[in-house]
Amino acid sequence: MDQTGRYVDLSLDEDELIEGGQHILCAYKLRPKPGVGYLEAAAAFAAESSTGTNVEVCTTDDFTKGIDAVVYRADESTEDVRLAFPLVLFDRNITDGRMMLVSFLTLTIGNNQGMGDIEYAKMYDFLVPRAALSLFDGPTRGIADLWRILGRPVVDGGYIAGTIVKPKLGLRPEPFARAAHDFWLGGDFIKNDEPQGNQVFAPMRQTIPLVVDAMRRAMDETGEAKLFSANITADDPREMVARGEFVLQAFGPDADKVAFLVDGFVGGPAAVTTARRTFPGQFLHFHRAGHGMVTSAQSRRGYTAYVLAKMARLQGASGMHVGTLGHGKMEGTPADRMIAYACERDVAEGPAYIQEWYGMRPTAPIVSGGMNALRLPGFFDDLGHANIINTAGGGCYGHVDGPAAGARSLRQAYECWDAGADPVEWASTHREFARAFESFPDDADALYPGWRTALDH
Ligand code: RUB
Ligand code: MG
Repeated sequence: MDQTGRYVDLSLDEDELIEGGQHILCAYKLRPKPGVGYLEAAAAFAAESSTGTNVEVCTTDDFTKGIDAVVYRADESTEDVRLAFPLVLFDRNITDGRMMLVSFLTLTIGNNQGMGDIEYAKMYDFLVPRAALSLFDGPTRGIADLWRILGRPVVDGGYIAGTIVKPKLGLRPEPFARAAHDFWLGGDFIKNDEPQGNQVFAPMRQTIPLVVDAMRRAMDETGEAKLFSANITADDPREMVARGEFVLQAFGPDADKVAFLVDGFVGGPAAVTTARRTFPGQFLHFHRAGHGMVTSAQSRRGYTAYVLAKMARLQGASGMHVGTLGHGKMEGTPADRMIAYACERDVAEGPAYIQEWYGMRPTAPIVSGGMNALRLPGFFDDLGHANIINTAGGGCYGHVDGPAAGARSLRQAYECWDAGADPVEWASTHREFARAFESFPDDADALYPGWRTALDH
C-alpha cells in the first residue's frame, strides 16, 4: 500500500521543526528492496515506526493521524532519509512522567529494522529537543568528580591513567588483587574487564574485599587517591543492586572512589537505568561490548557508535567508551572524535544535526582497546585534548617492567604530548616511557621508525 500521502511531507522545513521543539528528528541511511519506490519505502518505514502498519486500519482517527512520524527528507542518491517523530508518540513512565530510552529505540529502531520492503536502514544521527532532554535522566556524576577525588583541578583536570585487570578471565581473588595493587602503584583507575563478575573461581565476596585492601595499601604507599570501576551488570536488576550494595559496603569510607561498570549494550537500557537510578552517587561507567554488531560500517542496519554515545549520555552514563580513533585494536578512524565531542560538549555537531545539551552533565570519553603509551601522543593529537579516562590493559600488563611501570609510561606519554615534545627525545629522559618502546617494538617501529638508533637499542 502506498502511504506517501500520509507519511511523507517534503515541504516540512528542518529548521522550523527544530525551532518548534516538539519532535525528535532521526536521520537514517535507507535503501529499499529492489522494485520498491524510494518514497513509498520511506513512508512505510515511517508508518511502521509510529502510528501505522502495512494496511489501512478502521480504528485510525484524526487524532492518530496528527501524531504520525513524517518523512521530511528523502534523497535516494545519498540514501538520506529523515523523520520527525512527535514527542507524544514516546512512552512515559507512570512513576514519574519521564521518557525512557527503550521507547525511543522501539519506535525509531524497532520493527522498522525487519521490514520486508527495506533492504537496510541505519540511524546515523538524531536530535532531541530541549523539552525531551529534560525528561531523560542524564548523568549525575562525571570526570570532574574523579578529578576532585584525585586532587586535580575540576576543569581541564587532564588524563586519567587506567587499566583493565588482565587476563580478562582466569585470575583467582589473590592474584587479581595483586594485579590491581601493582597497577595502582603507578596509575589512577582500574576497571573490571567486562566479563569479570562473580565467577566461581573468583567470587565477588572474596575478590572485592581484597581489592579494597589493595587500594588502601596503594593509597598509603603512593599518597594518592585511587579509583575502581566494579562490574555490576546482570540480567536481574535485583542482582545488580545486590552487587552494587555489596561493593559500596565493602569499600566503606572509600566508596566515593568506586564507579559502577554496566555493559550497556548487552545489558540494555534497563540495566543502565537500574544503575543510574539506584546509585546516583556513583560514577556510571558505560561499557559497550558487542556494539560492533550494529555500529560497524559492515552493518547496514541498526545505528552508529555516534548514536549509541548520545543515547548513553541521555541515560546518564558518567563515562562512555568512545573508541580509540583508530589508534587501538578496535575499528575506528579520526573522524570518530565526533563521538567523544557528543559526549562531552554542550553543543555538539553531528553528521546530521547540531545537538544542544542545555547544560546536561557531560559524559567522559573512555578510551580503551589496544592502547599503550606509544599510541597515546597520536591519539591526543587527533582528539585535540587529553581530558579522558584511558584504560590500557595489554598496554600496562604487557609492559616489560610490569603494570606500575606501564601506568607510569602512560602518564609520561600524556606529559610528553602536553609539553609538545618529540616522543623519542622524551623517551631519552623518561625511563618507563622508553621501556614502552622495548615492550611494544612492533608499535615502536611503525610509529617511531628511528627509535632504535636514537635510544641505542
Ligand atoms: C581493552 C578492553 C576493552 C575493549 C573496549 O583491553 O578490554 O573492554 O577493548 O573496546 P586492552 P571499546 O587494553 O588490553 O586492549 O572501548 O572500543 O568499546
Ligand atoms: Mg574489555
